[in-house]
Amino acid sequence: MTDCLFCKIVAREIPADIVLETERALAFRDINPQAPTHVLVVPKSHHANAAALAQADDGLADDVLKACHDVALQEGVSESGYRVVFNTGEGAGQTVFHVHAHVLGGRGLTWPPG
Ligand code: IU
Repeated sequence: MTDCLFCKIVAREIPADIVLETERALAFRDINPQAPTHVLVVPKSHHANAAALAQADDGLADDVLKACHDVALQEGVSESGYRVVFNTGEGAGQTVFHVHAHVLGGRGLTWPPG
């Protein structure tokens, strides 16, 4: 999508602190981190939200989830615990409509989230 921020990061048209790349996913640090580890994992192809990703029906959601867990391993938070969040829809706080998983860790995380 031409005016999608995360498509532009995938295309390297906008810089980002990329921490992991796979054939179909990209992971980069959130510019406004909410935890010591706060990485966004996106599919390279454009899907608006988690519901659209789930319906892609070609294993893409699996690839994104695997990339999340590879990020957690790489960041050293897999043992202490981490959270994977897909804000889905404006009512849940989604502001960028290219699906992204937030991988958060490196501090205690309370429940329920705000
Ligand atoms: P949300 O789930 O759609 O609210 O998450 C969007 C995230 O994208 C949010 O945490 C922002 O800090 C982050 N972000 C970014 O990393 N780089 C950007 O250029 C912009 C937003 I705009």
